[in-house]
Amino acid sequence: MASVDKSIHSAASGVAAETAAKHSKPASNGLVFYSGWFCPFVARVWIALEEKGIDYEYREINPYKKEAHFLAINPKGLVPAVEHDGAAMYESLVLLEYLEETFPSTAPLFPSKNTARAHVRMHIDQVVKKIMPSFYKTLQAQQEEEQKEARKTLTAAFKEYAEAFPNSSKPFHGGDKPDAVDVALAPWACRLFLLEEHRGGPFQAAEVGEAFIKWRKAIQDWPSVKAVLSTPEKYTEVYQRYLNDEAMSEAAKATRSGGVIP
Ligand SMILES: N[C@@H](CCC(=O)N[C@@H](CS)C(=O)NCC(=O)O)C(=O)O
Repeated sequence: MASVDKSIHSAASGVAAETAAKHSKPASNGLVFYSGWFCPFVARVWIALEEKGIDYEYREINPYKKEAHFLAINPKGLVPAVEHDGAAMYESLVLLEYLEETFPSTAPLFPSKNTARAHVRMHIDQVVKKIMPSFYKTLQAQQEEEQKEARKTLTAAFKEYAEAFPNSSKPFHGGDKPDAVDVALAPWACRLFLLEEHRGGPFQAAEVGEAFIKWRKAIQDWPSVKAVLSTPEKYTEVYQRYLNDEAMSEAAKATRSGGVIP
């Protein structure tokens, strides 16, 4: 098994580098955002910060180094993490809710009605339990048959995800603009080109449904999603280790052993 190439994870590129540079100074609200430019879990939180227009200080971390100063923020050593109001917090989906509750006057990502909020959480649960495991399985599978099987499960989950949006005439779960359901999956939508290039070609409507095709285009074109994107070559570099099933991240190890993605 190849060892982790720590040099790959040095800094964001493209538009993401510009966005990070705009947030290189301490933020007016004291919020520190611990990021890894390549990480889709980070991107969820980064998109939310951008979408809501919340001030933040961007700090790039290489979570594979497990440095003591970062372990003091997140003992699991995973990005994303946030320090705010005298507390350290982590877990991307928890952070989405934290930002929503702490900055109530910013653009909402969760609906105000309790039942609608429960539906948003149920939908996100499907992203976590159905889409993410089959995404990584498709990425890491080495045998063609295994790749095809994983892709079939993934595309069925994509279809189900978009066809369950409350308003089928709108591109997003949130309607005309993304909400937390859209943000929870957006970073993986931006990495689908890797599967298309290496795991069976473009995703067609016959496979994923028209609603998913429409959603994918709309979410990739959304400004706060584009704002956190590095250049495709850099993702290809990072994900090559997943494609070779040599990645040593917690997510990759869990996928390999049939465990739960952390
Ligand atoms: N459940 C966590 C997952 C975070 C995660 O796995 N982050 C990866 C980068 S994409 C990481 O820090 N990996 C370091 C490692 O696996 O040691 C979340 O939603 O925030």
